[in-house]
Amino acid sequence: MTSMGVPVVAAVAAAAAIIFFAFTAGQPAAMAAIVEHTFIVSQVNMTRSCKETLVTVVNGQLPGPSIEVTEGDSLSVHVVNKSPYNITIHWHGVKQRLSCWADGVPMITQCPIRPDHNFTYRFDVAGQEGTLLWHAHVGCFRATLHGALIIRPRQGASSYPFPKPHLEIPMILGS
Ligand SMILES: [Cu+2]
Repeated sequence: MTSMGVPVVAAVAAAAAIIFFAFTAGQPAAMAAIVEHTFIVSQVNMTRSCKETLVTVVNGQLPGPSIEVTEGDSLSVHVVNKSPYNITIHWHGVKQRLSCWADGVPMITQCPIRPDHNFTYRFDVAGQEGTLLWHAHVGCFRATLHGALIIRPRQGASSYPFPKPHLEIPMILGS
């Protein structure tokens, strides 16, 4: 490299930085949101076949609440465990890049949330779209602690790889 090479390289680098910042300033990433939910895990009485049963659910409902985010958003879910059981919530199918501790697998990526304790799951929903599932990752609680996690494309429904549907209804099959 000649003695003139260093200033030329510096000028090119500065120009590249300016172009980069000018380009990224108007990108949709700036529109990424922080989506917050509170999940209160508790036991409620439900009637099945004329018989009352105590069921462990989120926010008093079965199935639990659906979460809707847009690709690139950050999700914060505050879990308040008012049940008498140890609980974790697994974000089934979410690629936990740089947030594997938020995956919700008890005794592997986190200690279970004990009764009368709280835990906040924080992770980015990036690089994936579609309808996923959240559920308890402790034994039989999966049957009643579950719900949909809907990740919409940042470009909207027009970017679906199929004709835009007239209506979208999440269907959750539980047993
Ligand atoms: Cu799972």
